[in-house]
Amino acid sequence: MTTDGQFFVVEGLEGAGKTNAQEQIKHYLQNRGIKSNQILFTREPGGTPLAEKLRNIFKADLDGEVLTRKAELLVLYAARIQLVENIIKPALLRGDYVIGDRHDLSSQAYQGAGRGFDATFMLTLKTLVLDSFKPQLTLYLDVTPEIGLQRARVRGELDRIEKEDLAFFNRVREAYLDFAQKDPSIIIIDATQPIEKVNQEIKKALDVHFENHEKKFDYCR
Ligand code: Z5A
Repeated sequence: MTTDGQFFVVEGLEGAGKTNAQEQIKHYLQNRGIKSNQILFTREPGGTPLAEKLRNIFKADLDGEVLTRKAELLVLYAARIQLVENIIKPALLRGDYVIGDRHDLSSQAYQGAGRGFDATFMLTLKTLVLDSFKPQLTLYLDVTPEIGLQRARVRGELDRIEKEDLAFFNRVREAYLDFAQKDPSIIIIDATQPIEKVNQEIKKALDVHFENHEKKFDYCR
């Protein structure tokens, strides 16, 4: 077993099952002998006192004031860098494991594709804010917007993003799939399947990840 910390991220449309996936990853890590106090959950936007305030600004209707798409994007990156610098990086340096509910890929998909920001602009902003920081593994839970929203909307009142139309969420999903095709650290999980099957795929993805990670680790020794 390696002892270096790692950052795992769960991504997907609303209602994709990210909460369950975070628990599955935690369970998997515990089975590898990693102690509970070495496993940390994060969510984005949020996860520090300031980032949680920014989350509320991001999610709420602002008494008639329009949150412009650029302001929305900057609020998300302000929250993200607070979380990365104050919580995630220190945890990884301690050798702990961080399991994130969303990270930068959400901005690439929701703001990039959903809000229509240019890909080069998005990449420039990401690099300026995060440098080369990125998760070791991202599990993208793929559901159609129809299924995801149906699962999630039983909860009641809709937030600002949830009020977007189906075309917005279809663009977001297409972008997720496109990013996953190009980046081997993003694994697509078919999250329309029964939860037991989803859990099996999550375990398989983690098995492959740790196998590859250990090979790399052995090679470097
Ligand atoms: N956002 C953004 O635009 N840009 C960014 O950079 C970031 C975020 C970071 C965050 O809202 C919003 O911010 C999000 C994107 C945007 N908005 N949208 N839409 P959030 O954190 O409040 O909401 P969410 O991330 O969308 O989470 P969610 O609705 O809680 O989704 P989830 O965690 O994936 O869902 P869940 O609670 O795990 O599952 C929902 C239900 O489905 C639950 O009852 C489960 O038991 C059920 N479920 C799960 N899996 C299955 C399967 N396989 N079969 C049947 N039922 C299932």
